[in-house]
Formats: sequence, C-alpha cells, structure tokens
Amino acid sequence: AVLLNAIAEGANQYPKPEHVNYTYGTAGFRTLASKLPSVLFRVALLAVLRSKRLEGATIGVMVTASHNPEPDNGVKLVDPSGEMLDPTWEHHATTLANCPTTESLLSTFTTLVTHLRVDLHQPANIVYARDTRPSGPDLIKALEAGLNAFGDGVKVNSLGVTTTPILHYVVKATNDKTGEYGQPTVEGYNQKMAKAFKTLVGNKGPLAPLYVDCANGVGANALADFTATLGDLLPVHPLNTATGTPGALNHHCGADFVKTKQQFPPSVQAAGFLNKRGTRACSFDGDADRIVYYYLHESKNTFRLLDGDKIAVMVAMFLGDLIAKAKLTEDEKLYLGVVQTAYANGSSTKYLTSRNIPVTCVSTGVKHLHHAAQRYDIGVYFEANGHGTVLFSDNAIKTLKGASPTSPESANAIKYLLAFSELINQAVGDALSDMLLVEAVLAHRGWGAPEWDAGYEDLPNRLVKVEVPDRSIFVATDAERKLAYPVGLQEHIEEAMRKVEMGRSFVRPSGTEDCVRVYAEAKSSVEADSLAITVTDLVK
Ligand code: 16G
Ligand code: ZN
Repeated sequence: AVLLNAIAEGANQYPKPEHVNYTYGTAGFRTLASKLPSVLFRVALLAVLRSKRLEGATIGVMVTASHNPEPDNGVKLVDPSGEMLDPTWEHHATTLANCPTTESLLSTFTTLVTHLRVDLHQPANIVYARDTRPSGPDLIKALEAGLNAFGDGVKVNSLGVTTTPILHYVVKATNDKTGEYGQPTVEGYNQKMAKAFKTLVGNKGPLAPLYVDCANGVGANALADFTATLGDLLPVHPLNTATGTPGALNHHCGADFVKTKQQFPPSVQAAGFLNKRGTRACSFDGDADRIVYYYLHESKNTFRLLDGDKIAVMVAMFLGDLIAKAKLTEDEKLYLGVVQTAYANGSSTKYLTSRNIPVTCVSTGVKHLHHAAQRYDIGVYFEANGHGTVLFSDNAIKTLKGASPTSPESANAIKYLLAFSELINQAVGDALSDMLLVEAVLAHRGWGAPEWDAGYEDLPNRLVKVEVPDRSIFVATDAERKLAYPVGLQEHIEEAMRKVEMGRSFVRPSGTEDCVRVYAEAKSSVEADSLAITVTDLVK
C-alpha cells in the first residue's frame, strides 16, 4: 500500500497524454521527446519488476533515439546478460505505457506483479544512462521518479551521459560475478579495450590516421575518453563533436546519413583529407552503436562505402584465417558463421558462401541477429546499416584457453583470437569497439581502404520508404525476404525481379516508422532503380 501510494503520487506528476498509443518496438519506445515523460516513469516500474523477478540482477535503462532527429527521444531496457529486453516482456512495457489513468496504471502494475510472480521483497538494481539530447535530463528525472517510488527497495547506478554500448557493457559486467568480463565502469570498459587492442597491434603502431565523424553525439565523449586511455597507437581525428550545439545531432552527418544517402557528410568532405590515397574515415550514429566506413576512390573520384556487410565479410574472413592458423585438433574445432538480414547486399552473401563460410539470414532487428549468432562458436553478425558485433561462445573461449599450440604461428593465432574476444563488445553492436576491430584487422592485413574494398563489388541497390494507409496488412515471412500477405503480391514482386538481371527485391513493414520499406538490387544502377519503382508501385 505504501508502494502503491508512492507510485500514484509519482504517476500523477507524469500523466499519459491523451490520444497517444505507444508500442515497445525493435528499438524500445521511440517518438517525440515531449510525448515521453509518462513512458519513462512507467519504464522505471517495469525495470524494477524485472530486476526483482530475476532476484536483483541488474537491469539497464538507456535513454536515446539513436540516429533519429534531435527532437525525438526514446528508451529501451537491457537484460542482465547485456542483451535486449526479453521479447516476452516487451508487451508488458507496452501495456504499462498505455494505461490511460493513474488508477489503471496501479491496477495493471498489481496484476503484473501477480502474473509475473514478482516478489516485491526481492532487491532490485538498475543502471541507467542517456545520450546528449537536450530532452535527456527531464526524461531522466521522470525515470528517477519511477525508481524513487520504491524507496530503499531499489539500488540505482547512474552513468550520466554515455553511449548505448557502454551501458550494455556495464550491465553485463555488473552481473558477471566472476569478474572476468571486466570492471563494471566506463574506465573498466576503456581499459579492457585498450589492453586487447595493444595485444593485437601494439607492435604495429602508430597506425595510419583515422578520421571519425561522431555525429555530434555522445560517441564524441566516448571516443575522447578512449583515446586518452589508449595513447597514440591509433591517431584519431574526431569530427562532428559539437554535442552542445542545438540541432547538430545527426544533422547531415553520422552513420545513418552516410548509409542512406550514400555520400560523404559535407563536414567530412570539407575537412579535405580524403584526397590522400587510402585515407579512410568512419561515422558513428547518435548513440554510437553503429558504424560505417568510407573513402574516396582515387581514380574515379567517387564516394565508396564500407558498410556493415563489408565489415562482416572482412572480419569473418580474417577470423576464419586465424582459426585455420591456430591448428586446433579435431575435437577443438571451432565453427564460424555470419548472420545477415535481407538487407545484406547480395554480393556479400555470395562472397561468403563461395568461400565456405556459412551464412544465416534472419529478420531485421538486433535481437534476431544476436540470437542466431549465438548458435556458432564464433558468430559474426552485422546489419548492412552498421550495427553488429562478433560473439564468442563459452565453448570457444574455453577451447582457445585450453588449446596447446603446435608452433609459434598457432600460438599467436590463439592469442589473437582471445584478444579479439576481449576487444569486441559481446553484449551489443558498438561503434567504438567495431572501429578498433576494423583497425586491428586492417593493420594485420597491411591494408588500406581500397584493399579492403577490393574483395567484392556491391550490387547497386535502392531503399524506398513508402507511406501506405495501413502497414499492418503487409506480413513478411522467410526472414522478411517474402510477403505472405496481401495474398498474391509476392508473385508480382517475383515477376518484376525476373525482368532485371540479378534482380532481388523485398517489401517489409517498418518496425520503427509508419511505413513499409522496399528494397531492390540488380546488376546495374538503372535496373535497380527500375525494380525499386516497379515494386513501389505494386505496394501503393
Ligand atoms: C531498429 C533496430 C535496427 C534495425 C532498425 C530497422 C535494434 C536495436 N535496432 O532501429 O537494428 O535496423 O530498427 O528499422 O534492434 P525499420 O524496421 O524501421 O526498418
Ligand atoms: Zn544507434
């Protein structure tokens, strides 16, 4: 009763706006920041319930809207292992967020406690953070109001302003009672990565300078902290670091801009360093969980994108070579595979499968990729948009630690594989950690951007956003590569595909916006365009 009174008091200060319907989707709750205070208050309640349900395991709460424009914001929950919230709980988040009144919130809360068998006497631990958005502080206050309703029943740890992947790291490290994953702090994160990076490339430095577009977001802070820890092994030149400038966040910069526009951020181009052969730059997104690379093609003088697919292919090939060099015995054999979505460029999939690297295709959204990657000993997953990581199974780590090297080469390969497992964020895609992963592989291969790019040529492709009256009539199947509904549409899409050389197209309802997306690729740019237009017309 004391608790319910406290919740009621708080809830009254954060009433749900009328006529708004919230959904906890692939990216948590995400919308205009002004619509979110009540959601934050209620998310706090759910986070505490989840932590208590899991006997006090630490749950994370991240306040961010990633690559969205600055007026947006969002919130998502992180499970104890550092992964996204258990999908069966997403629905409870939606239910709480949509209770129209304080009374209905209280009764829903009480029902959830019973239904989810939560013992309110259990401890609860919550760690939270936000990105640099101006709406962040007020939303954090709403979150804290929800947490405070439990009084001493919950312990909180605020990380202040930090990246999404650092929050995931801290959650995972806090819950790892062995302490092996690393110290559960921002410093612990930086030290762990710096140490692994030095093991991998310490004798190859200083590396070629790297230009990093921080999207005017929180990645700028994380990058500065990390480079201070690392020293001058990797000369980093940060760009777009104006986290305090209103309107600057993600504006004409950042990973999403580069990937969707397929062009340089004007600010990066203006900096003028791209003309030097092989000079590579990369862009983080607004919360630094995505990264893409790019460079200027020397003779053609054109923009060349090195996206999530290019990263996945280079990394998988390199780790595959290391596994071969490790000369593990038959019993110790490690299976490596790549997980992609339907958005992966057809050329990348073909490149991998023709080199006997197994590829799994899953639906869009990190949780699907993450779970599929867990089925390999070493699972490389990347979305084309630059979100991804590499997962090392417990078996892989145990095997590598226990392996007896047969030569100096195999000893080195084993050492490097273990260092990669430390360098790579095992919880979630992480722009900073992925950047170091790419840099380490390039340094080992002795490659610049053009050599990395040379592996395969992307098929020209188009992504079209189509506004439709009701996107719920579009139901995708087969890892979103086909449409099950509306009945008959898939046949027409396939007919259009057959008309262009190497044509591939699919349609799926967006999980984050009120639209459907049409993807088309083909042998030539003209054919990709025409396929995209035909399929868009079919959908309208
Ligand atoms: C979310 C997903 C991202 C995916 C995107 C697709 C997470 C953390 N994020 O941002 O992985 O690429 O949605 O958006 O899962 P769409 O459904 O609007 O195409
Ligand atoms: Zn992001």
